[in-house]
Amino acid sequence: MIHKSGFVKIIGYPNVGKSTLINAIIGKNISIVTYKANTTRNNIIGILNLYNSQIIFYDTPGIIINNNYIKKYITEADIVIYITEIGKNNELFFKKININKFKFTIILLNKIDKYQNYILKNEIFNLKSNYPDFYILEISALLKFNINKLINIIINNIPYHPPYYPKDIITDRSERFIVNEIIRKNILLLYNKEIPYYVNITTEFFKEEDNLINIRSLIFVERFSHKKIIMGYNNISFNKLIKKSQIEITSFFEKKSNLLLLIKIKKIIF
Ligand SMILES: Nc1nc2c(ncn2[C@@H]2O[C@H](COP(=O)(O)OP(=O)(O)OP(=O)(O)O)[C@@H](O)[C@H]2O)c(=O)[nH]1
Ligand SMILES: [Mg+2]
Repeated sequence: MIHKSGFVKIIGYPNVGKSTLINAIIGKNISIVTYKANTTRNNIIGILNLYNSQIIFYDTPGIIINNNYIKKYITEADIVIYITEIGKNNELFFKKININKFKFTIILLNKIDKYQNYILKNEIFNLKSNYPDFYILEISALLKFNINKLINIIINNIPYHPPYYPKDIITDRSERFIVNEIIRKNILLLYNKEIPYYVNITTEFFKEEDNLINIRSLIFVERFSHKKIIMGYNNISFNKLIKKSQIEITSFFEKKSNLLLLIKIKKIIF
């Protein structure tokens, strides 16, 4: 069998849809998505396994702290995807990391479902004239528009190579990590202001039985006041958090789940 495998690294400003794209490609929510910027904290791998190819996608936090890090990061890729949307300063991004030096770069104009045709045509024209050496494709990660086309372009441009990962694996992340991330996403969505940035989540127990997954996770906060906010009046917010997270965990693992969630105070500042 002739098999192709390759590494694709996705980069772009915060909130442009990097994680939504990876989830659309893999067909599962392996990387959390919210409407808030800087949702993704870690590099997450999503693996697309097809009959005679395997594509390994890397999702990155949108914030670029260190240009050298990004440069090294994309040098190791077979393909770089730069994802953008209308209104972003692409020139500035490209100047910072000198993307032109890298092998095969695809520029994706995302969120096209939000704009009228004439605006899009204009934007695509501009991208094509500014970046004539790159492959430019308009997509909607949310509506999965042009995703198959994107996959075909990638397959055409990765080398012949045996699979790097077993072909039944879709992410390098553990089940516990997925649970932590689902809880973190719901905290981001359910609580305002700074609360989400003060919590740390650990799943200390994850046991899969025939028909049920038993999970115990801890939310660490620094102050009692944070704990109180997470609990909410009459525990209403906390119960919502548990319920929402449990539904999503069940849906991800395709098995009923029982989530015991506890809040612990790690360090109290007087
Ligand atoms: N209308 C529309 N919204 C989209 C599309 N793709 C992503 N979004 C929305 O854009 C927001 C950010 O999406 P993410 O996938 O979290 O973006 P990201 O680039 O991973 O963000 P960070 O992890 O914070 O860097 C979410 O509210 C998504 O639902 C799209 O194609 N159309
Ligand atoms: Mg993200």
